[in-house]
Amino acid sequence: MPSWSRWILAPLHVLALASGAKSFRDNPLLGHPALNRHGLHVARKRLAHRLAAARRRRLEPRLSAGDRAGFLRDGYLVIPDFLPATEFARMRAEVLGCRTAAREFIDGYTLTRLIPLDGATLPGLPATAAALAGGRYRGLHDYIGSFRQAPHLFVQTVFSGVRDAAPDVQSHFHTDTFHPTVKSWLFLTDVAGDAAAFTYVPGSHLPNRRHLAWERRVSVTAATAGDRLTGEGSLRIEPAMLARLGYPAPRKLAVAANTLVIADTSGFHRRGISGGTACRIAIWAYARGSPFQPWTGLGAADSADGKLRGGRLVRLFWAAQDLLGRVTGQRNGWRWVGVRSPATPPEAAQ
Ligand SMILES: O=C(O)CCC(=O)C(=O)O
Ligand SMILES: [Fe+2]
Repeated sequence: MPSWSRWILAPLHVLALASGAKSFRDNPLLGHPALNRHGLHVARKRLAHRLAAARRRRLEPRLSAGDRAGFLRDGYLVIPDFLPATEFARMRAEVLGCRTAAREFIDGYTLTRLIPLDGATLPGLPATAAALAGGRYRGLHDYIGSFRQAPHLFVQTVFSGVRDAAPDVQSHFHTDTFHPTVKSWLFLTDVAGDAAAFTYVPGSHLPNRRHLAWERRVSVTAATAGDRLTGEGSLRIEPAMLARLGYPAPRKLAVAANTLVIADTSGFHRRGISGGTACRIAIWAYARGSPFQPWTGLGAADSADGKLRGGRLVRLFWAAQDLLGRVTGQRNGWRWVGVRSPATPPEAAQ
């Protein structure tokens, strides 16, 4: 960024301190070595966690005491047989049978395919829409995400081993961002232990003292870090360092179809390393609120129980990203690839 634009944008950079902005590179305040040495990054993280804990306390009635205790202990939940068997079978048949425009991204040995479940696709998938509007599903997302809001929904297919390359960027341990946030996978296929199973470091959603000290050290140099994603605020960490922070061993979550895996992805996690070729299909959901907002929702129509996001916001966002990529010549790798089903095998890897 040229230095004059930093000054013109200075008021925005200041305002961004009170938002979910996380990139050490793009915001000279967030990435400022001296400010971070004095604790700017860690202060944002601690305050965001305190506020999320208070919002979660207000959302406690949204889930069972057992689910709450399990989540608070580990930072994630694994819930087998999530849907009644007949509902799951109907949803699975509907989703696997759907043929529609898909977006794909090849990175390392992985091809990821996304089909948004939104105003364009959900009307043709009634059993899926009904299942995902269910109270338990929504309640878990509200509580873990700490906001009353409908998550963004997708069919996500992860093909591992599509080409001879290193694991993808998601396969390094990382935090998604500095503040509590939710992602989930309701698996439509079994995920074997030697495949790319979601892997979580239990308890890392509540940063301990050593973890905060580590984040403080990383934040001082993150703006110029060799690792791009650390620079963008999604901190990468080596497995040996995880052990030094005092956390237990990571858990690779091999699961059967119809298992819901839901996690606070501000804790350390990764996509597990796959031993060979594998295919994992899930309903993928995420929701992210404004971390320094004290209240749990704005009462928007989409946030009401039983309501799904009916719009096409994600498509609009992607269109803007694609346009920006064309203008700047810096594409992020994601592209519309035409009509696919979730299980359509990847084309011969490029
Ligand atoms: O796909 C996975 O197992 C995890 C990927 C990940 O790190 C994420 O979606 O934040
Ligand atoms: Fe992640």
